Amino acid sequence: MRLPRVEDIEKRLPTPEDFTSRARGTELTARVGTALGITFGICFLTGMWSHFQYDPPGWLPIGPQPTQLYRVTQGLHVMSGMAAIPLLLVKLWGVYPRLFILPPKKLSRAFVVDVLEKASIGVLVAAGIFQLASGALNIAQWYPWAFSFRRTHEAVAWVAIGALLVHIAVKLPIIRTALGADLEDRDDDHHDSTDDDDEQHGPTRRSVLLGASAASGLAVLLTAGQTVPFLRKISVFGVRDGDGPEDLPINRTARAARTDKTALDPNFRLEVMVGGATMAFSREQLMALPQRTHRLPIACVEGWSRSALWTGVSVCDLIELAGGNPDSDVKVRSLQTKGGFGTSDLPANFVRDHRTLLALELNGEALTLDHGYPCRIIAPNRPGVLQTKWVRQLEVKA
Ligand SMILES: Nc1nc2c(c(=O)[nH]1)N[C@H]1C(S)=C(S)[C@@H](COP(=O)(O)O)O[C@H]1N2
Ligand SMILES: [Mo]
Repeated sequence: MRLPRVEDIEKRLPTPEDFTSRARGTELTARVGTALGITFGICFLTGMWSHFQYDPPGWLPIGPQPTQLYRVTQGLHVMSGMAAIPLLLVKLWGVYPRLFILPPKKLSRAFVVDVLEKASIGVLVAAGIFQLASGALNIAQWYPWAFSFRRTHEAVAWVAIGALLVHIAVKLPIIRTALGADLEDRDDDHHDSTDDDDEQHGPTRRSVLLGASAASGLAVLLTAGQTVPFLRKISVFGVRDGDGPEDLPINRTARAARTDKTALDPNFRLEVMVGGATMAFSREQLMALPQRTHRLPIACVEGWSRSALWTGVSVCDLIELAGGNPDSDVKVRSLQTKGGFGTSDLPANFVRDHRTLLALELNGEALTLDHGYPCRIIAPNRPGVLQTKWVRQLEVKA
């Protein structure tokens, strides 16, 4: 068998002229690209903020105020990510014929520039697709990979934003001209002829732009319902908007966390460790302590959030009762022994806030098993994953 020669392959490749849609052109891609750049920018900033909320850096002590902050930033993160998906698809459709502009034949400066430009766009496209796909799969709680989602999503975010800034810088002159021009301006030489539409096919730029905006807007609307109450009914993308008990979604059930037996053990005791001493409380004893009620949201990293009325003992009251200083960091341990999120750290500035509860009731009823019975942590402005359920121990740090 004879191997095909390079010239044969080149002859079979399409050329940019083979793509005849009249909608393509910088006037379209610059506009879709601007919208895409804005959504990526929001995603990047809110995403970095989420990492800060997980592990507050020393120079930025994030506290319990404003109560709804994480709910807003993470809601925006997921909504802008969903909005970006149709925009990215349209943008790629708009520009992919340019892939078939072959580099100059000879090794020259132009050749190197061409290859470098294609490589940098390759990095941007790969990083962008990876971020949107991994984010969407994470919302669906489907992890078909072995790496840490959080660490990888964060690292690739830097690659994506870096490549995006380079791309914008390189294309700035083209972008400015294109945004200044009328959307339906033709790039080609057929300005004067009236029948040029016959040679070019497909929808107009205006309708492609309209379609992209509509798809993007719809993605936002369908996602927003998982955090904006009055949109709840139409939130088909809200994976966990399912009505859990007490009108609150459930992220991981007790059975999935394998706490369904231990949590119902009548001998359950909550331990509060201060220095070397440990104080133990049954659920009845906790119920007999002064109770506080606060309206606080659960704001999941996956973008859904819901406010509810929580009743229980303030963590600071409990620590004082056990002889500890309520100005301390607290380690929270749950009955969950397998999988992530079984423990969390409650920094002193959260402990000091009396709204930080060891909750026993939700919306006026005893906590259900899946919402963390016998007791769970609820604190203002705290990512959902840190609102530890099935708490068995609070260790007050020195
Ligand atoms: N022990 C434990 N606590 C946990 C989790 C968990 O998997 N294990 N999931 C967390 C996550 S990711 C969220 S969003 C909230 C959701 O609380 P809910 O299921 O009561 O709505 O619980 C948090 N508490
Ligand atoms: Mo979550």
